[in-house]
Formats: sequence, C-alpha cells, structure tokens
Amino acid sequence: MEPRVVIPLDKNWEFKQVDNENSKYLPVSQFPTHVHLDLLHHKLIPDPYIGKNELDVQWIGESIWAYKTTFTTPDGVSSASSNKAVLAFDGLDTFATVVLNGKTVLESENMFTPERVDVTDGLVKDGDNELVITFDSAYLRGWKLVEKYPDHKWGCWNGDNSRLAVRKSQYHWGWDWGPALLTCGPWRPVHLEIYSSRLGDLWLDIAVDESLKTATVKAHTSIEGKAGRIRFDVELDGRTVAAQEVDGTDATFRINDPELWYPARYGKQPLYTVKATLIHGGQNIDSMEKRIGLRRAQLVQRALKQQPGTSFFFEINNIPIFCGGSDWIPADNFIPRINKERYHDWVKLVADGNQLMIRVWGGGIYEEQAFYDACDELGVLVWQDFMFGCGNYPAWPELLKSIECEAEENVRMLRHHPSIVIWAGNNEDYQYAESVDLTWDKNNHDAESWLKTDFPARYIYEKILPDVCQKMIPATYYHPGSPWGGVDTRDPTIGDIHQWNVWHGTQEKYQNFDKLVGRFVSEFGMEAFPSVKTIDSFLPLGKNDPDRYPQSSTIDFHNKADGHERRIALYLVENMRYAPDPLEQFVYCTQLMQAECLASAYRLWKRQWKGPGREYCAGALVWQINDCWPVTSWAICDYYLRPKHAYYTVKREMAPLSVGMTRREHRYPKDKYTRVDIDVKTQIEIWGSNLMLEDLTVDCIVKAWDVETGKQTSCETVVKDKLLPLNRSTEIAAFEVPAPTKADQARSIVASYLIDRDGKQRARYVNWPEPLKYLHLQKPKQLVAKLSDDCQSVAVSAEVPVKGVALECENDDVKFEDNLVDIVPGEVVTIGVKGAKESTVITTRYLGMI
Ligand code: BMA
Repeated sequence: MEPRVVIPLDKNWEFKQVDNENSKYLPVSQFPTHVHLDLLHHKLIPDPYIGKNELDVQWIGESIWAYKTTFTTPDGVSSASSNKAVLAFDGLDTFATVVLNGKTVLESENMFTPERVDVTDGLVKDGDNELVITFDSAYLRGWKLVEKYPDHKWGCWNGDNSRLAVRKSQYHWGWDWGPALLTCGPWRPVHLEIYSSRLGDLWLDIAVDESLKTATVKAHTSIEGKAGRIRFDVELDGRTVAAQEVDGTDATFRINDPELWYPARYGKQPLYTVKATLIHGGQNIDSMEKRIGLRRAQLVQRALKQQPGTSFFFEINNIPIFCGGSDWIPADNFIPRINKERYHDWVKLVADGNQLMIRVWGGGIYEEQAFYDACDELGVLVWQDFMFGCGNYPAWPELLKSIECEAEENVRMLRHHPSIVIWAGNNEDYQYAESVDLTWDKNNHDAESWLKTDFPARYIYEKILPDVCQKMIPATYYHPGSPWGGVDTRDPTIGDIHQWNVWHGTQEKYQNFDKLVGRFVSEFGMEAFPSVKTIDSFLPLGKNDPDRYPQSSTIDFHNKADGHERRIALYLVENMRYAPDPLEQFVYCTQLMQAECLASAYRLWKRQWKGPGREYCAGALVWQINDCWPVTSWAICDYYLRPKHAYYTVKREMAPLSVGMTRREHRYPKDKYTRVDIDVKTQIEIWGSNLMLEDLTVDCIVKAWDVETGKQTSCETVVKDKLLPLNRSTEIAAFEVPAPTKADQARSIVASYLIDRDGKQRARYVNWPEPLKYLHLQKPKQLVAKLSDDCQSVAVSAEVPVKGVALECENDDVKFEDNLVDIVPGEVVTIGVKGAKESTVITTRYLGMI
C-alpha cells in the first residue's frame, strides 16, 4: 500500500461568465478565489469598495459563472492499482455543478460544507483532465426557493428573504454595516487525493480533572479503506510527551501535571500537537495533526446572592473570567484575499486591546483555521455561533439534511481549538421570532411538532444542532441562540442579552448603561466614523472629493444602518458641542462619543462583577470589533485595522486593574409638593475593578479642578489601605463632588488614582460633569505632546483640564499604545508609542479645539 498523495489543484484556473456569449475564459487572480476578485484583477469592474461602485456590480450576483482548470492524472491511479482518486473541495460558494471531463460529478448547495467526490473512474488515462465548476446565481436560486415554499412565513432583518433559503454567508446579501455583494466561486482550496487508505479524522476528547493535576486525552481516528495500525504522538514544544501504537483507532493518554492553556494574562497558551499516523505493513500511509490546548472550560449558571436569575460566566481552569471582548464579523466581503497574517493581526489587535473573548457572529462564516489558530496562540476565548441570523429560517427536509451535515463538518473542523468555549445556535433568530410573534411554546418539548409551526427553525436550534454537539463535542456548552435565556430573550437575569436600547430600541442615554445590565451582554454598540484616512480611501477623489463632508451622499452610502444620520446626531447633540466641519474634527467627535459610550458600558457592567456568588454581570462583548469594507459602523477598528478611539477606552477599562467613577444626583425634597425646598446632592461613587488573581491593597487619592480656571480645588486621600480582593470589583467610596461650593460642582473635574503600597500609581480615571456640552471648555495654551528621546513614548500635559486628547500621526506605522486621554493640570500622562522616529510629527486634537 502506498502513502496517500495530496495534490493541490491551484494552478491553471480560468473563469468566465456563462450567460454572456462574449465572455471568454480569463486567468484567475488567485486561488482559491471569488469572482469579484477576478473581475477586479482584469479591471472588468470598478472596486466595489470605492464610492458607490457597489451599485454598478450588482449584475455579478445575478449571473452564472464558470471556473475551469486542467490537470494531469498522476501515476498510481490505474485499474491495476487499488488506489482511488478523490477530488476534495474545501468550499464551493454556493450552487455549484462540478463537471470532470464532460461528466457531472457533484452538485452542491452549501457554501459551508466541504465535499469529497470519488473520481477514480472519471480521470483520463493519459493527458489532461478538464475540471469545470459552474456557479449559478445564489440570489436568484434563493428567490425560486422562496416561491417554491409559499407556506413558510418568510421574514428577516437585513438583506432579503432569499438569503434564508440559501446556505451561503448571510452578510453577502448586505447588512447594516456591509455592502450587498453576492459573490461566488471556489472560495476554499481544491485537492486531488490518491490513496487506498486514509485517515478520515483525528479528534480528541480532553478532560482536565478538577484538581488540574491530570489531563486525560482520548484520541480517536476514523479510517477510510483498510485499517492498519495507528501511532499516536503527543508533543509539546517539539518534545514527545507521550506516544502509543495501537491496533484499533483510539488511544488514551493520561498527562500528569499538564501544562494548561489559559486565556491571555491568566497564564500561558501551551499548545500540544497530537499526531496520528496510519501504518500499513510497516509503512506510514497517512498522517494527521491537531494542535490542542489542555484546559477545563465551564459555563457556570447558578443562583446568585441577593439577585434573581442565574449567573452566566465562563470558568477556565477553575478561574472565573470576566469576558470583556467583542463581536466579530467576516474581515472582508471576499474572504479568499484575507491571508493568515491578516487574521493574526486582527486577533493580535483584539488581544492587545485587553480583550479576552471574541464572538464569531452567525451571519458570517465558520472562520478560517488561521483565525482560531491565532485565538489559540494569543489566548482569546471564542464564542462560536452557527451560521444563522436575524430571520425566520425555513426547514424543508433536504435543507435540514444539508444543515445537519454543515454542522457536523464544521464542528469536526473546529473542535480541537482550545479557544472555543461555547457554540450558539444562531444570532437573534429567537428575537426575530418574538418580534413577529412566531409560535414558540417553551413548554412544548415535542421537537417534531415544531416543524409544523410557523417557527420551524426551532427544530434546527433545539434539536439538530444540540444533537450534533452532544455527539461530537459533549464537553462544550451549547446555547440555543444568542441571545437566549429567561422568560424571553430580553430577560437580563438569565443567559445572555443583546443590549440595543442604546442606539436602536428606546435610544437610552449611554450614561444609563448601569440600568441596562444583563448577566452577560453579548452585544451592544455605538457607531463612529472611521479614520479620515479610511474615508479618503473610499472617496473616488480622495482629499479632493467634493463629497468630502459628513452628510454627503457618498459618505452616507458608506453607512448601511437604518436611521444612522439621526442616531449619530442624537448621541452627539445630547453630549457634545460639535460641528460637521471640518471633517477631521467631526470624525473625532463621533469617535469620542463612541469611546465615552462604550467605555461607560464596560465600566458600569464590570462593576457588577462582584466576586463569588455575585457575578451579576460576567461579560460585555461590543458590537463589533471589525469591518468588512471601509464604512461608518459600530466597529471599534476599521477595515484597515485602524483603531477608532473607543478601542483605547475599552482597552483601559479591561486593564487588569482599573478605577471606576460615576456621578449621581440625589434629590431630597422637603415634602412632596415643593419645587423649591429640595436638597440636591451630587455624589461621586468610586470603585476598583481588580481582574488580577491576587488581592491588592491601595490608597485612593481624589483630586478636583475647576474646568474653566484650571485651578486645583481639592486633593485628598479618600481611603487608605483599601483591600481590593482578587477578580472582582469593590466599592471604594461615595461622597459629594468636591468643589468650593455646591454651585461649582457642575464645573468640577474629578480624578481618582489608586496607589499601591510601593507608592506606585496603578490606575487612574477622570470623571467629568455631563453632558460635556454644558462645560465651558478652555483651549489650552500649553498642550504638550512630547516624543521621548528614545522615541518610545509621548508625554502629554496641559495647564487646564482637556477632554479626550487624541494623538495623531500621518504615518500609519506609528502605533500608539493608548489614546484619547483626559488631561488634568499638574499631571503628565505618558503614552507608549511604536514605530516613531525623531522626525515623527505627532499632533493633537481635543474636544472644543474647533
Ligand atoms: C445586532 C447584530 C447584527 C447587526 C447589529 C447592529 O443585533 O446581530 O445583526 O448588525 O445588531 O444592528
């Protein structure tokens, strides 16, 4: 028996439009590929990300496209040998007909499911084989299916109903942050495999005992063809830690004192490699490797002290984790051009932002391995949705079969990643069901009967997917949807919630985020414009474009959210004094507003992480970390990985140690009638959030300044030797806003600092009277941002309080470690910088500058 041979079929590919006689085959731009990338490469379409070109390329999605290649039959496939030849397609997007040498060998309809076809008898003996894959219009096929099933109660948010009928990435239909670009093509690799036996899969059931002293790794393989012996090797850092050769397909390893995998900053991310080798007659026939991490991961849902409902927190290696992080959408509309490095850079940006969890949202894709590899390496936990979002999905029998297969294949491909700690059935489909009152009787447990209701997809989320997970990843928590739990999906006391009453919904003030808390907030967000550099990149004439102003038609086009103008304006007008011109200052104001908004959510929710039995809020995932094209959206980093200022304020809130403050007005009327005799007390509340795993004792110093004169009005150690127990928030103090008189309180800027026993300042926060627009902000005469001699840091100071000092630099290679800091007189704030040179010009911008 000969070893399995894997031949990548990534050469000689050509493409053409089938329903256009004039179209001739042209070489592809890359492989794997998407049709828009190939058309772009040949300059047959304008860049859909520039201006309004998206509109001019819509025809592509309603056309039929063919991809063709030729390849020679390798040696070893002949009637004399027992070898077979298999074509393996890792991903075909979406309605694909595969024809080999004139014969149809495969028809597939699910972009997410890899396919394998035995073509042993279909290859030519000598010479070239011709492989043609034709992609029908997913959009039009979707509508045909909608019409074929008129009894289903079709409906969705974002895109249109045709998407619900098609197992293709749902954001391709357009979303409230993304363009409608219905692409197609062989989006993942294609291989030809020659073998008589092969390893079909290698998977591991890992159990770390409660004491964390031993890990049991059960290794399983499946074999196609004649089974031989299997050798398993377990390695860590290139050194073998265990090995076994077995007659069967499985082996069990007990690893004593395992090197455990932790989320970033709670420990290291050691990754063991498990290799299975299929041996026949002393010869290695095939092998497969998985990189795994040993960790104990649990989702703890138990009663809480003094509050209703149950907790919802992740515990890794017995450590409860406050999951500050964000939601992830696909990094591009054309995924084949996102390489490993780009995935790594994105996840690195997340980890560098002190974020501990990322949620792969259900309207995108089961991500590329490179994404999860980076999460494994950098210690970022993953919440993984199945790919359904914002709609009432149909459930005819063939579709359910396709979905089951999709679920099995994707769980199989992803189950070894230690970073993935939860799978969820869908994004907001229960919320959609609630909004249009679909039948969803929680007390009806007869799964088959759900298929007869107007909400048949319940069968997918509560039967098919949990069954697949139970069978394939019994140790990983399955959640029917995000959000899910409690009396309904809005119940803040059980499960997760999506908190959209800031921006969408009732459009609450973000200062009230404390009242909008839930046990785990897996979505919430606020929009801001992307960097001016990004805007200039999508304006057809760049800096000279006549549409280079905030309300222009082109800039509006690059915002897909309903009512975005009104909502951005609402939150700006409620909070700051701003003007639409110049663009730079306007963009800054939107980013400042977003930064203030999101940081206040993290700050106020993290305050509810109060230690054992009091994990009232255990997670905050901001919608969203990234963009798939240059756009104004809720993203905190734009398409080009340029952080908006919120990235930094969130990073500060998720630091291992932070100090939180809020200002609250208490009114004590003398009796119930008076409008005059009211004692008003404006209090400052201060707490410390110690997310580290050791107790810390600190002094808390509070200082105050008058916003107009810049004069310091108070400096006091309000609490001495305060114990901040590990891994929770602790209240430190509450007192009236320090100011010479009550009337001065509304102009008093108050800062608090946590100082450890060595006298080192460990945390800092500046609290401003709100709304900021009522303040008479002064323009500083001496705002200094000085690059250090070694070009590693910038020292920022001013003689009056300055809100939101942003450091800016033309050169994108200059990266600041922090930004948008509040400056108070007498203090120098040092910000780390990378990539700066002596000649680097750093400028500043702040609220009220213009
Ligand atoms: C959430 C998401 C997305 C959407 C976002 C902003 O509910 O799940 O569907 O893009 O809101 O509206």
